[in-house]
Amino acid sequence: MSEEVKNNQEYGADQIQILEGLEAVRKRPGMYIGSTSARGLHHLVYEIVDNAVDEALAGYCTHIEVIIEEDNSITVKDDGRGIPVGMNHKAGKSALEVVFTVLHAGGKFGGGGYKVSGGLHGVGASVVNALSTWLTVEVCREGKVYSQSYKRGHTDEPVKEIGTCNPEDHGTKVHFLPDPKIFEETVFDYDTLKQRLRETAFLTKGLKITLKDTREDSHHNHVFHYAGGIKEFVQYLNRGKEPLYEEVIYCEGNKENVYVEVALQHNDSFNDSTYSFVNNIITPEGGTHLAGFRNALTKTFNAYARANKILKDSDPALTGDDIREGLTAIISIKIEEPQFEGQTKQKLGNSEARGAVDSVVSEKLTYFLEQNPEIAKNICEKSLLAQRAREAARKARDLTRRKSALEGTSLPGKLADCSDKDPKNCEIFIVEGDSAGGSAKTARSRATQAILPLRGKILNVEKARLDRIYGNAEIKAMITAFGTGIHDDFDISKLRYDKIIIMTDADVDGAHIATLMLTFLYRFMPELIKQGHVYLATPPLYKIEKNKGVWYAYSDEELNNILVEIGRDQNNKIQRYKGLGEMDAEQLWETTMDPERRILKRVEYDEEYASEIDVTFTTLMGDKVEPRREFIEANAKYVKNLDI
Ligand code: 1YM
Repeated sequence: MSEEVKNNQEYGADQIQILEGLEAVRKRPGMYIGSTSARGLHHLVYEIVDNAVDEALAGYCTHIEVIIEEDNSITVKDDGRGIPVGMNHKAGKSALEVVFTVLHAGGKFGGGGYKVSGGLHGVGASVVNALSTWLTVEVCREGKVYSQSYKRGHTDEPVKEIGTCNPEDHGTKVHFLPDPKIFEETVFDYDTLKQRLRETAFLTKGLKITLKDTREDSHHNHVFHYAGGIKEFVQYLNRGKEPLYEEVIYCEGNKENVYVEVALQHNDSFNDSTYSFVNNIITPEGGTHLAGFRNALTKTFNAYARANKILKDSDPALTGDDIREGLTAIISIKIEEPQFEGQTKQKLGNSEARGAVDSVVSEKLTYFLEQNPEIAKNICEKSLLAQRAREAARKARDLTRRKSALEGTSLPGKLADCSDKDPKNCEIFIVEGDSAGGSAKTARSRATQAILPLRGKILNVEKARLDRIYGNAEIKAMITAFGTGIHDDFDISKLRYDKIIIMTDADVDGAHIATLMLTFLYRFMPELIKQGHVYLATPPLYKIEKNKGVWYAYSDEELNNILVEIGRDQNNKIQRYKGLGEMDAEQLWETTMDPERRILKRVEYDEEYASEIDVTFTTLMGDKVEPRREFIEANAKYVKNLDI
């Protein structure tokens, strides 16, 4: 029985309170900000920033500053008009107070323009206020500075004039501390804010966003300011790749009250990295705007290729997949009343968006191709190569399918499968190397644990074309073992194991192999990661023996703790594990495989940060050395235990 129903029975029907105003937000925070985990915590910042971004889109704000203060409170400052402080007669209080204390007030009563506020769609400042221990807002307007403070959403003092400012200055400053009674996590992560704010800056051409961390031991700061907007976003996404041509193709236009912006550039990879946004909010499941874009792209390139005899009359048309091979694209539209559909409300439903994007892209792209025949030819030829490779891959796949039809559902020879046939109970360990694979086969619990040893490094799918990928023995083994198929054939209901556990050595090579496997899963079976089926095993780094006791440590910190606990004696025997191969079957079971004792790390995929995850994979696995070196240097602090 739910908590709420229980309470109602206890108090009786008469006592049922109608949840009012901000109390409702504190009672059900998840309904307003999604969750009270780290994700929800960071959403508070985006809600406030989004109000400032709206002010930028209205043309009044050029700079937004975000500061993580020493006590993990947040300051957001803009140079917009300043929230109006005058009396709102309908509410009987200052407009400023209404914005922060009345649910759904938002910027709606300004009227005009787009109400963009991202996050959970514009519930805004009052929600942040309700979920903060305290919040203070300062407004600078017409030479005066006004301020008001609140505690847990309740007004602490009336709006008051606290000083003067230069009459030319104007803006709004919000300072708040998230309430630890609400949030499970109250420490802000710099990189999480950095990624989102960078994306916001790309999507809002010309807007400068600065981020500063003033906490002890973490003095970072970044400035994001892109005159080229989404054109620069595409360049950023292609940073680790080799672009096919220099210029980013850009289409912009206004149709049926939809403002459309599209930027695209092909690179020499084989993936489609297209991201779509509506009012600055990412739409991970696409929708009508994405459909309009795809239609325009396929139509325009086929028409060009036919007209210019790159495709002969007898040749089959290029498919959308052919044209989108190696494409990086951003579709960003602004629309007055977005409707979101689908289970997770992440898919745009407005039908006018389809036509608007289709028409703007068709028109602008046709013109661009006519003006740039070199680039046009280049893209058409890459698409033709993709068409041929896809044909070869289809043949290879059909061959494998036919073979498996003849030989029955032939599981890979190296797979030691489990006996339980209910996937919910089953897990598969993908193990680096035949020798560790051998120990794992001895160690495992046969009923529920399957072992698939892979020999050496698997193919880097970031650098290989489909036909080669389908032909690779290690990859084929994984695909057949999982049972789901890949790409268009992918069917998660056929997954044979609930957990896919990558088990590699705890050293640099092991980390590299794990990354190669994750790259494959991310590019070919992303749903497995999104739905939480992919895990990393954590083998111990040390074995400590004293008298008859044995301890395992999974980090240097843990080793120290154990040594403090048992005493640092001469006779302590400390063994540093170099790899899985050094453990016998029993040790491997005890430390890494036994569901009762092991540590598993689930691989997370937050769609909100999809474009950044994409960049990380290309940076780590792509051709270019320089971006990779920069990335590793920038992230070196996270890899303390590198064993080089
Ligand atoms: C650091 C957060 O909230 N800036 C901000 C908010 C508003 C305005 C300017 C604003 C809007 C309008 C007119 C309008 C808001 N005003 C309202 C409301 N930064 C931040 N900057 N004048 C100023 O929309 O017409 C809500 S948000 F409702 F009071 F107009």
